[in-house]
Amino acid sequence: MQSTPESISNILSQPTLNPALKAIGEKVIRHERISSEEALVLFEQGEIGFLGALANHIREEKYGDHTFFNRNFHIEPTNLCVFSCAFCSYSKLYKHREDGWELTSEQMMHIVKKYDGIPVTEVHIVGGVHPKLNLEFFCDLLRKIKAHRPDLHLKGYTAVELDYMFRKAKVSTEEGLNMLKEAGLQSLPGGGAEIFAPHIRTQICEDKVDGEGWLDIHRTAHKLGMHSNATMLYGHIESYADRIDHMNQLRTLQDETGGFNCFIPLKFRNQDNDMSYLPEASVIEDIKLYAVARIFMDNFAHLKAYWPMLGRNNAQLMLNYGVDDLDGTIDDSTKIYSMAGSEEQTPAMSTDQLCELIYQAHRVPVERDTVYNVIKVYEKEAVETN
Ligand code: V47
Ligand code: SF4
Repeated sequence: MQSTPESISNILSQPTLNPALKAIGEKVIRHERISSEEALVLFEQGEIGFLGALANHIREEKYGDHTFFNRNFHIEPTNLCVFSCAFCSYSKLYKHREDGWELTSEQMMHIVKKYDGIPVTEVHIVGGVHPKLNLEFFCDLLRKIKAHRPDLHLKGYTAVELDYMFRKAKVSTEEGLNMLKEAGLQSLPGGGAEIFAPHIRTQICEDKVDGEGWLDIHRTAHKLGMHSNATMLYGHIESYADRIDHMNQLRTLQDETGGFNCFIPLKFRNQDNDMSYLPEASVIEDIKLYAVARIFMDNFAHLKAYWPMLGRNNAQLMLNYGVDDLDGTIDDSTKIYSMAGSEEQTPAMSTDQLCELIYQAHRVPVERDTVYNVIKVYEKEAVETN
């Protein structure tokens, strides 16, 4: 087990510890939920040694050293988008479609077929919001993928894509989700959440689905028996209070439905977008955010560091600050983060490389499926070469 950076009981017994932090720490040890006000105290007064010890305590109580990953690939059907989020480095407006891409169903099936015989368990389908790729097109695509590879878990479409797709098709959220589910869709990814607070959302992504709409789509998906993830785009113009408000709305929905698999903080990257004038968050701020998220989101089973965006070194570091999941091998099939300035220009890791990253942090890699069923525990001596 990791004892990073010091065990929590040692820290809590130090007479010099700030009494407000001590009270919060003791609450967490007793498995009591902390309030939004207490989360603000953690952000404002907690230094990373304290936050890390507390978050690591929670993580190790849940999973010991086990660290989850999956074998997946992404399909990005298009980067043409009717919206113009200020932080996005990836999309092109439809009127500039000559600068973007738009894959046909056949081209996407070609990507799926490249994985024939390769033991991936999930395909993640997310792209821009294209005015012409509609609900019927995507139901047809899902059916084709399922017919070709029934064992692949189909996770796709952010609430932003779904909201647009359903409005265009003039169907309710429930009708639309049922159609996609019948076509083979099993889970929703967590994108499009950004920051729910309207005073921030209007500045960074004014024209797409609002926070309430995002939550409503996930609530409906959960009621239909689908699972989903939740994200938060942090490190731009939002305050600590805005982050806490966002996490609190997710925590409240999770109390209601229990349908979220994991929480994924997404670090704002500042290359080639309308918010490039902003500096990126420091690694200290990254650590604080992950640790506070682990402490505050007590009803989320998993906290994921998405390495293609955070970079593999910082993602590895976060394994000591509450993170228990590193997403997947990805296989160079996403462009979102390389275009936004991530150090991962061609995000691909073999299972061996991902396992090595986890061993270096003195953890044990565990391959999982999309809903966290364990596929294989990779004890150090049992790593396969592939
Ligand atoms: O919603 C866009 C983010 C998200 C930037 O559910 C940016 O397993 C940082 O949904 N800097 C889409 N982030 C990605 C997404 C996702 C990714 C990984 C795993 C899962 C999952 C979902 O990407 C968008 C937005 O928040 N994004 N531009 C940027 N410049
Ligand atoms: Fe479009 Fe998504 Fe980029 Fe916003 S973040 S512009 S919705 S692709």
